[in-house]
Amino acid sequence: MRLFFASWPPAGVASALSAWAQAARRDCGGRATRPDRIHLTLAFLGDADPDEARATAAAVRLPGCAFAIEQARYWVHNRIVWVGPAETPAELSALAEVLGEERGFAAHVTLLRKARPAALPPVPALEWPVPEFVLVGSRLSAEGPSYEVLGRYALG
Ligand code: 2AM
Repeated sequence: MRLFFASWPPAGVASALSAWAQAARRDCGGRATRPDRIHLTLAFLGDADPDEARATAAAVRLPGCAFAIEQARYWVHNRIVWVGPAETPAELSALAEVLGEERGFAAHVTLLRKARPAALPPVPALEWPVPEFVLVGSRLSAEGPSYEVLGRYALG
């Protein structure tokens, strides 16, 4: 099981982003993230020890924050279409760092995989609150990854 820390959006934000992904898919093709799986990864830990991850999470003393969905982009290197803030907010970078993200953290929400580059529709103006974060276990199966929430942690 691979572990990651993430922020899940409120249902209204997830459904608005899912509708946007369906619109973008008309030109970009690929596979849209299911609305219930739309998330912002804060730190990808991979094949890590769940107890260590829980201890790291429980020690976090940082305030809640929020970010705005302000842009949509295509990344050629992994063929994803994502949306996110124009600049990664400092509060999110600080959270990603204490949670163990080792690569440079770039706040992005993957909405299409295996997509091709094309003009993207304008993004809806959305505010994504981050009052808490979750520890998630991801298992790969023939039907794709399945996620299990292993812990939920409130921010201050
Ligand atoms: P992505 O959306 O950019 O693919 C669960 O797999 C989450 O962890 C995804 O949101 C994924 O980001 C992220 N992630 C980061 N690094 C990863 C890696 N090396 N392998 C798989 N997922 C990774």
